[in-house]
Amino acid sequence: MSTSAFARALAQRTLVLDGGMGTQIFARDLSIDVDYCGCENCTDILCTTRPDVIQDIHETYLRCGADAVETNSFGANKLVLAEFDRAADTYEIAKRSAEIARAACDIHSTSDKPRFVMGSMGPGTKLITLGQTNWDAMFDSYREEARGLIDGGADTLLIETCQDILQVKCAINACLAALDERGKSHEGIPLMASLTIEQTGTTLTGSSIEAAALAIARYPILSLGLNCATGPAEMADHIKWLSKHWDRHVTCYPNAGLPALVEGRTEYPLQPKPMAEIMDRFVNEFGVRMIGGCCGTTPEHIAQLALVAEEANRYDGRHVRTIEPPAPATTSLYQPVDHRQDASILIIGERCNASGSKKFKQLLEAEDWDGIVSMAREQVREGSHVLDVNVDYAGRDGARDMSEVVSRLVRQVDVPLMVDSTQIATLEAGLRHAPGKCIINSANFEDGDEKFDAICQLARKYAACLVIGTIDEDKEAAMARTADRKFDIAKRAIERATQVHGLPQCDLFIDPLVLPISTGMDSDRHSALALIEGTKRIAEAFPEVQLTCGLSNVSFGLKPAARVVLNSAFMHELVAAGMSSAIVHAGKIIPLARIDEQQKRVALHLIYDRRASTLGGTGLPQEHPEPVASEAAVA
Ligand code: THG
Repeated sequence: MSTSAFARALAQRTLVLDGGMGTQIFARDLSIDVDYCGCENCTDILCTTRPDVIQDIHETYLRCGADAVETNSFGANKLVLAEFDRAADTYEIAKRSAEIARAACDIHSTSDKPRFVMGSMGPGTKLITLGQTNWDAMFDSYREEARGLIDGGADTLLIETCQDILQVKCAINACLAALDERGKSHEGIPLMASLTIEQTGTTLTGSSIEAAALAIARYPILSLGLNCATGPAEMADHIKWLSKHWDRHVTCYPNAGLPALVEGRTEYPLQPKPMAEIMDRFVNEFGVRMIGGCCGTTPEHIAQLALVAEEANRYDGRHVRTIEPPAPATTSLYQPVDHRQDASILIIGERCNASGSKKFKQLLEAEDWDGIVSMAREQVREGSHVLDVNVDYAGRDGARDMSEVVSRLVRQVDVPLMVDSTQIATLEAGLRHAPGKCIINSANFEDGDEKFDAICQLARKYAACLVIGTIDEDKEAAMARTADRKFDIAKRAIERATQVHGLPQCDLFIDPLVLPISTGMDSDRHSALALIEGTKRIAEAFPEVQLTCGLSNVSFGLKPAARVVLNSAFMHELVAAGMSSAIVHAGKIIPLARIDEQQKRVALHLIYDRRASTLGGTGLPQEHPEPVASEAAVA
């Protein structure tokens, strides 16, 4: 394990990053035909045509006291350079950008003040969440940029001005892939992420700082911070939130205030001294560890920030943060939803399921995507905190359907998604379109460790949570029918997911599996009780893991009105046993207090398999006076 000198420096003191590159470039008299090769505004090209200019700008900032400079590679990725017909030069430009910054840093480094090269990776001009590009194209684009930056000698890879959580996830994966190709790791060349929060208080794609931080928290990044869009004052609340809740370093390099249009030109009003005053608060009150400037900031701004850092470092006056990690949660594109709900459970809407809803299946067949969005919204209105999405349906292209559905739901419905499929390709198609932190449904040991491992790896790649069903290779027993087997398989799964794959317990949802008690078969009558017992044991032994189940399964085949009663009563019993979430039809769960006493008693008899009672006559509500718990009632 090689450790990074930059990471060590950041752990010891507050560092100063450089200021705006664009402002400095535009202040020089450069020829569009010669210096820009005709590619107006493509400043990245200057790395190959005018390395002298770029190095001079780096050196200016270093002379002002910057500890680190950003490579001139903000747009040096394939997607952006393709707009100038220069995609093929991506590697070369990125590599040159790092070499130039390296040369500048080498000149100004001393043993007391080493200087660092931050490999700048901007967001580009196309975002996945907005449907302007896709995961593969963006991954390929960033990987090429990262290869160049690594080979050119960058000390870190700084994924910056992030506007879309999916962009961050994709860029991190691309950087990790490029590091891996070069036989390096994020320990030697750390990854850093910096988000851009607009004046509206969210990213361009609508994510709150809480949602964005949660969605990327599981990745191995050294720091998270904010840059661009606004001046420091407008960032204060978000920086404060990061300071309190982000468990690694926080960085901040704002614009020189909110831009104003003056006589057709964009001007940044915030002067060096007032900017430094706010940044001083960020360092000393919020413990921000790297400060610098973005658009509109100049060498004078950086000189002022260098004084702030010097002062803080001299008196070791840096704020020691007391971090309260956010509660375990998933997120939509917009907002987090806690895994543990006070006085309730996490309700996962079951209806967007091709085999669980006739209506959904019909909408899918008709490719009525708007109809599917309406159905999803209806479930949120009914109280769903998360939506299960399952498009598995014989004869259709699951990966395509999942892409179509998820890419719409993430923008039009504000709840996290549970992507549900037996096919890995279908699960991945959903994850590639979901910016928020998702839940994968599900892994199990039915086909042994190999498939289980593949799904755990998917959870790592997309920083998702994972449902694990208590099924193993034993074909005889198939699903665990006894509390003992449910517990044993859950234990095996939790150990493997955490120890082999590094997934945290709070991101695992153990599903002890609900089997119908309504088949009329003797062997099934005990299954609700086995689930309750199994749930209790798993919840006691692993208090941090989440529990979930497909609750409606319990009453398959019964009449609809009977199902409402049985499901509602069962939900109540499961919550008491420690179940923390359930996949249900939220609109069809009613409070216990609203269930008739006699019906409740019958439901509980069924659940606890108290056979001596009057089950033949049922007592559960039904349209037709047939015995509910008989094979005749099974659909
Ligand atoms: N565990 C996990 N995931 C799961 C399940 C589980 N996903 C699928 C399923 N089981 C949970 N979802 C449903 C969805 C619908 C129904 C039951 C479970 C259901 N639907 C009605 C029926 O089939 O009678 C149809 C209603 C309609 O057509 O509108 O009961 O156990 N991890």
